[in-house]
Amino acid sequence: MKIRFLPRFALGAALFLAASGAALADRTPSPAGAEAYIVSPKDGAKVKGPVTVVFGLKGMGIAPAGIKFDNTGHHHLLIDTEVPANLSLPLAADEHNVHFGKGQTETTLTLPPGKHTLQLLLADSLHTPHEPAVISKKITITVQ
Ligand SMILES: [Cu+2]
Repeated sequence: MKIRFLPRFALGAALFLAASGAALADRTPSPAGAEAYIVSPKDGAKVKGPVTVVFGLKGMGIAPAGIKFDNTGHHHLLIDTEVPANLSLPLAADEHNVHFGKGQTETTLTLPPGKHTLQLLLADSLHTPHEPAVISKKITITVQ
């Protein structure tokens, strides 16, 4: 493509349209009744570290990140943080928002002693939550 012959403003406009189009794209639908839940530990549990967290999912399947397939997604574990206000954006990836893009269904965490919250959020092949979002109950555990 000989884009070097395009006026600079035209290329800028095309990039802007591509970016805004992506932002306006519909979120991936989740089926009715889909549910994410934390199998263990139980809400209110007092545990010794390291903590193994087992993820549960009903009504949908797991697919690795980057694999687009109906009614699937991959888990994200929100640690000591809230569900993002804007669910139309890909989820952050940091120590509070951990992606399981290989399709993992459990993890082991080393958390400092004290209270911690854990919550699962499923997201699509591009790490954006489904519509409606598939979010587990938030649990609180105490690491001794
Ligand atoms: Cu992800």
